[in-house]
Amino acid sequence: MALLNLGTLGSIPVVKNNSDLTTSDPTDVFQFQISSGKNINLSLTDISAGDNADIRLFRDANNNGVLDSFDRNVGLVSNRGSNQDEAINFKTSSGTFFAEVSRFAPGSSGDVSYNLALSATEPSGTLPISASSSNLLPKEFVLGHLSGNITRTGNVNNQNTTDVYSFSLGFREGVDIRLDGLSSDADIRVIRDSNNNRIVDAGEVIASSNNAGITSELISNITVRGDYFLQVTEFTGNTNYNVTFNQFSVPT
Ligand SMILES: [Ca+2]
Ligand SMILES: [Ca+2]
Ligand SMILES: [Ca+2]
Ligand SMILES: [Ca+2]
Repeated sequence: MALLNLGTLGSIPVVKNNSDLTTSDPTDVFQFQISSGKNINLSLTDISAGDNADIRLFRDANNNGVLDSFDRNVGLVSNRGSNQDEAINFKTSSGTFFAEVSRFAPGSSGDVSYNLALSATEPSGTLPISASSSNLLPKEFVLGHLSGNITRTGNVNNQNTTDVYSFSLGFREGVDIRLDGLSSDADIRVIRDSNNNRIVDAGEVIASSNNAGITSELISNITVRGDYFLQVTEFTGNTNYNVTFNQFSVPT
């Protein structure tokens, strides 16, 4: 097992690109601390084609600096199939944590490569909202090219503070995005990852909607061809949501 201590994790993402798992070394563990309550964000992307890796997050619950069976009694996991991206977004109190990336043996041909990004943003419910939003862009829900209207349902809460959708628009195509069906406050923003590094960099948030309470959110009239991400983010508490992409043609 490879163990790497990252020290104190802050809002600037720590990126471990082109990391490897093998049959003889199938697990990498990244240890870090957060010094106050934060949202911990983990994004596992670019898993090699034909392979499968998963990610887990554990707290050092017995404070002995080691990831042991006691710590493993409670944790979060993201274990999608094939080489789909994995994501964990956890609102939590200060402490020492372990992010464990593991090769899913039945789904992997041998060596697995991956990119991992980790950040600790301000806890959901603090202002400004931009400081608590995840700055990582795993493709959790891949919508692809929007050729018609799409509605998806989801849920955000303290153990899943953010959902990330990826979509694209073609020439003379536009979209309005609505979030409704809320039982507590959630918000949305649209990101264009211009440098394609799967991190939200300065200038890449092109629109956001941050209404208070359970008021629905609307981002309208995105009409530039390209690839986009939508983040749905918890502000306070657990809520189901409906997100609707209303696609339209842009007149000449
Ligand atoms: Ca421990
Ligand atoms: Ca997986
Ligand atoms: Ca970027
Ligand atoms: Ca809101």
